[in-house]
Amino acid sequence: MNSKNISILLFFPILFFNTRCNQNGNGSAGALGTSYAAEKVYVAPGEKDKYYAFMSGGYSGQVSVYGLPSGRLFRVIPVFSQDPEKGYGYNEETKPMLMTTFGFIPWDDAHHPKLSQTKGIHDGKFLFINGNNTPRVARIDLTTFETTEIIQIPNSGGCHASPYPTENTEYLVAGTRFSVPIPQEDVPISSYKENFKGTFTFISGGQEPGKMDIAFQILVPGYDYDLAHSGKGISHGWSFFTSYNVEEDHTLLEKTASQYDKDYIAAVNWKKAEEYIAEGKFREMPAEYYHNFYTDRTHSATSEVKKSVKVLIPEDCPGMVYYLPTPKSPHGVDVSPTGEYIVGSGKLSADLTVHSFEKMLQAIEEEKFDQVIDGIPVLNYEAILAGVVQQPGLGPLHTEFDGRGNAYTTFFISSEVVKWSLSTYEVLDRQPSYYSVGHLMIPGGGSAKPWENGEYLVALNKITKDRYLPTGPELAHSAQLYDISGDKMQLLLDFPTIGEPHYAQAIPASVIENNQVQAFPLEENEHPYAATRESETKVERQGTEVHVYMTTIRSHFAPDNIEGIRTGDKVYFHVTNLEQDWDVPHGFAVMGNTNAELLIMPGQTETLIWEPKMVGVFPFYCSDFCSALHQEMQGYIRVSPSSANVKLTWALGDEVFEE
Ligand code: K7E
Ligand code: CUA
Repeated sequence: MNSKNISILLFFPILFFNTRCNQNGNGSAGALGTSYAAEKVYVAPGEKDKYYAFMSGGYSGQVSVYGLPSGRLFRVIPVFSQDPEKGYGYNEETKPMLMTTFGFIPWDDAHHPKLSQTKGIHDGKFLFINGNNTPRVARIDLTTFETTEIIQIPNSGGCHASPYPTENTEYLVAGTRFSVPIPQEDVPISSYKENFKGTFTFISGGQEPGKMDIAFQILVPGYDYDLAHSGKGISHGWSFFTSYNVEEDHTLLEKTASQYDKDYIAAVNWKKAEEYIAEGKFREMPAEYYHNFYTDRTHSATSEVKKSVKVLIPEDCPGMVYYLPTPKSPHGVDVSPTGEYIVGSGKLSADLTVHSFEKMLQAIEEEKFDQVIDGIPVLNYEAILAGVVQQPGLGPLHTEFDGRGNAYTTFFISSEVVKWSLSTYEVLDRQPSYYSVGHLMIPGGGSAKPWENGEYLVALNKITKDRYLPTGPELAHSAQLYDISGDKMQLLLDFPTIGEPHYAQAIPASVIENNQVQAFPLEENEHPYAATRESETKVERQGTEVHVYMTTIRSHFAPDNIEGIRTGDKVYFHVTNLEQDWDVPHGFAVMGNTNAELLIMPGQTETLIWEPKMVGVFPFYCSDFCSALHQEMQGYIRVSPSSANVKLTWALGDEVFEE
């Protein structure tokens, strides 16, 4: 086993090139008729897609929303990134969303979108996604498709194994990717083994907007924790985390972290952890972190800085964490729809390992422990093994399920999706992916209920060499849609994606399309600078700060002429969109503004700061083509020297107002 693994490791690059060469020129829909594929993905003009698909934007820090089966892009939702199209992260209302203890961070590396769950089934209320770089977890509200909450994870060196909610979204989880000194301190890197630790974080409040909080953290040995999955059905109450670098090395990990035959999947009994918290068996540890929350009441976000977390230590809390030995450097850990099978994808293993939850419980009961590491019993491998899929492919990463007893695993190196049986562990089918697939996604395929018993599968690929028109040094990222309703998978469609599409979720459109917010009622607008009718518009000077209470409606701003601004002023344009109809946003931009436009939804108020540096008269205008008179939707603002005493006035038509 060991020598085989090492040879796989050594031939990594060669295999990689071979598979890619073999596949070149074999890029059509394979044996399948093109007209069959076209029919399966064709959504006629005026028709709607059957599914929403939410794809991670990877290092764009965003989420993108597609329709399936068409592969059409509907929307890009900024999460950890600023977005000039929507003003997110540029307007004053959303800037607090990107605050962290490291300051304002307008970027992250977003990996795993996960839908909220009720009884293990995707309920279509919220989408969560993790920021891998500066550890954070975000909530997107699926009635507005806006990011409404971000919580920072302290005591973490990177948030990759996240957010993977529990069955009823009691918790979102976050395993630290890189172990670090906890609490942080100035120590030699060579003291890794003594000083570096990992944490598993359990975030509560997933079903309650504004209430996300760190319920508790568990301090664990200093491995790298890669991915997670929470139990469901019979394994409800448990969460699982893969680890690599059990060797606890800190340099040249491509070699050093692959020495041992097995790493671990950590199994966390979070119900037990709750008991220990209730009994007070935790340590309160100082740890600063931000909790940022955006509400549609004020159309504004606020940041709250939290100061401490409850930390549980496995040595003090028997029965809370176990290690399941798993070959070799497992990446994904995926739990079958019933909750019984825990699939560990050992990246460098020749076989795919499937653990049994029931056998795990039995091994715990019978104390079949090979050793105990920092209070964490390591269960006996044979005692917990459900089965092994032998030589299914090279470089397994992720698995999803169709609800018909089959599992589908991606293989990065051999660049394929492999279907296998959860009862016989036999390979049933394999299809090439073009190329180097990471995650795959079956709508509902990670939940207790794959929709329609597994109709489609989307492969999220890393490389698209020769699949699309080239676009300079970097080529399009790619998803591929397969029909999995029959015995054999059939490739239907290629479509490009944004950023690096790590993972995705899909849900029948019917679950969310009727819950959409169409406009925010003006009478409920509690923004402190809102003007909810034109008669409330005004301009106020407070020293060098000027607040413009402005409204917008087809097809004018009120006011649209402003005088008495001076260089050195800081002008706040608080713009309220008075429209109450669906899909009538207005934009706002003023010449020389050093941020982005505002894009204000019906009934919403947004604020843009403008600091005029030059004397003159400057136009402002609506940037969203909103009516036949959109081009007329403009105004002027006069800027005088800082020493001038031009009176502050504002006007609309013949009416001129002054302070
Ligand atoms: Cu495999 Cu970040 Cu889920 Cu990418 S991870 S592929
Ligand atoms: Cu309002 Cu264009």
